[in-house]
Amino acid sequence: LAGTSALVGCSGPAAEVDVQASAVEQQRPNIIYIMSDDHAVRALSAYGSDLAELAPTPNIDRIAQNGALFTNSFVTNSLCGPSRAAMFTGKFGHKNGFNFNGQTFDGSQDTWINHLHDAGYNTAAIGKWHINVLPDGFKLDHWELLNDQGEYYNPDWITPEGVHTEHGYTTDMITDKTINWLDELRDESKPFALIMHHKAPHRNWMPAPRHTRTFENVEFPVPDTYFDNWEGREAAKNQEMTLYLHSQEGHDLKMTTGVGETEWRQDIWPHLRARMTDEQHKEWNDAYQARNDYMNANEANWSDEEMALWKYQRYMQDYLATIIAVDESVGEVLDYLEANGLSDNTIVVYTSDQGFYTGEHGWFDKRFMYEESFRTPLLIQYPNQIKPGTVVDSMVQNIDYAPTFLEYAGVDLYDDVDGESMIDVINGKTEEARDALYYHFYEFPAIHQVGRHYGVRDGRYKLMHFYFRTNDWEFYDLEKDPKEMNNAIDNPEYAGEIKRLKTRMAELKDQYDVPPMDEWRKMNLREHRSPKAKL
Ligand code: SGN
Ligand code: CA
Repeated sequence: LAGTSALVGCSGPAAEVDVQASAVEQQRPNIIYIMSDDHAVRALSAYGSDLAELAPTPNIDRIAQNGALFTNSFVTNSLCGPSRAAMFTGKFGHKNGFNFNGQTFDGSQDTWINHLHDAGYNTAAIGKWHINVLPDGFKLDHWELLNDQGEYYNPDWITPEGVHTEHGYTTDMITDKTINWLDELRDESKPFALIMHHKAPHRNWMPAPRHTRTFENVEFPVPDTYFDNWEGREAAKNQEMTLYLHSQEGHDLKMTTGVGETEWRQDIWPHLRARMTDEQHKEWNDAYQARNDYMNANEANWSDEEMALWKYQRYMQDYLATIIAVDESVGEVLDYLEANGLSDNTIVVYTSDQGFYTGEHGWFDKRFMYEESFRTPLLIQYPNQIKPGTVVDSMVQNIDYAPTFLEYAGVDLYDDVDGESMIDVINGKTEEARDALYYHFYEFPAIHQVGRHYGVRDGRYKLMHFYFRTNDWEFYDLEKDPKEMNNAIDNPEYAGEIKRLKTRMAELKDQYDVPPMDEWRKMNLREHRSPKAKL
């Protein structure tokens, strides 16, 4: 120590302590938390699905090569706002106070980012926010946030200075703002924690101009459950998220009104296109014209099934094309870290706020506790501590991020956290972080009409209870029925397992202090919705 203080040309005990502190400071990892919105596990090639070769994500995959791929990563509530709240706090919605979109998250409660700030981290958030218009209560040294859901083209940005519109494609803008903060704005004397939240690939799936045609001639495999009739699953029957029934032909599928036309059908959110400049419109129309003309010329001769399949291809072409820009974005961030010697000591996380349906059961959107939306991608690299090519099969949940980040940073965990640090399962010290997961979805009645439900999933079985104007139980053997097509709740063969899971569910509710069900049964969402903040 004496030598070090001599080196920097100062003396005395106080200065020596400072030098020591800054040496420790250097070792504390930086954190870049990248989260996209609605990225299905199936659409991320590191997971090796049937889309991996047709629509690869080579840059996001680099994180798995450099670090860890989580094969069993789940959310607590498959919806944007609640997922973000769980991720920030490490707690379930019944504790962090955020159970459905449209509520206001109290940012002054304990969050990993605020605790890192208190511990001396330089903090920033860039991109989609969606838990309140402003980051009230958050200790962020820098923030540039999209308004509400955010727009794909020429979005509004909210900063401490107010609201302004910027010209360009949102995913690219988030990348540029991120690199700019890393390169120019951050305080280099401190470790940093950066939240980078993409809007893409959220509905209405508008690709960047350079990607509108990338998949125009690609035919994507159709899930064999696309024409599911939802037999034995009442909530699945009552949803409004079936691609060929409930998507908007204009807004979602960019279908035009006739041969030679450029106007969208059913453009119920015209403000999105109204934001585009004439030049962007022209590029856009040119990219879709031939395909739309073909559809318009042939539509009258197509059966309902043929039209449903055409819609599936249009949906997938656009959805996957929005992911290319996200993948490029991740690549730019990783390149920047490597070029600037920051890679080894920076934790880079890639995840999504939940999974998504890419045509399974006929659906888009999420919400259900079925696998496609309950799961979410998770990849983490941290070259100083995580072995490249690590695969974590243990079940983890988005409440685990907070304790993990704080432990990596050497910062004490605050009280009442539901999640568990993932470090032991990452290092292979423990095989299972937990034996069972608790889930709860509240947003009903609401867009897409997915009923309120909660449930438990262990390594093989899943039990779900749909309540509120209904009382339906579902049970699945994920080993025998991974696509969850056969509700086995009345199958006597499973009586023992069902009983066991009901007990496990009661134990989990106890462990997590879930309030009595009566509270949720009566809850009127309108009364719990927050008024829109004025900007
Ligand atoms: C919007 C979407 C819905 C979506 C919700 C919630 N419609 O309302 O399809 O389920 O967001 O998504 S849109 O056409 O206006 O985009 S979440 O990811 O933010 O929870
Ligand atoms: Ca989402």
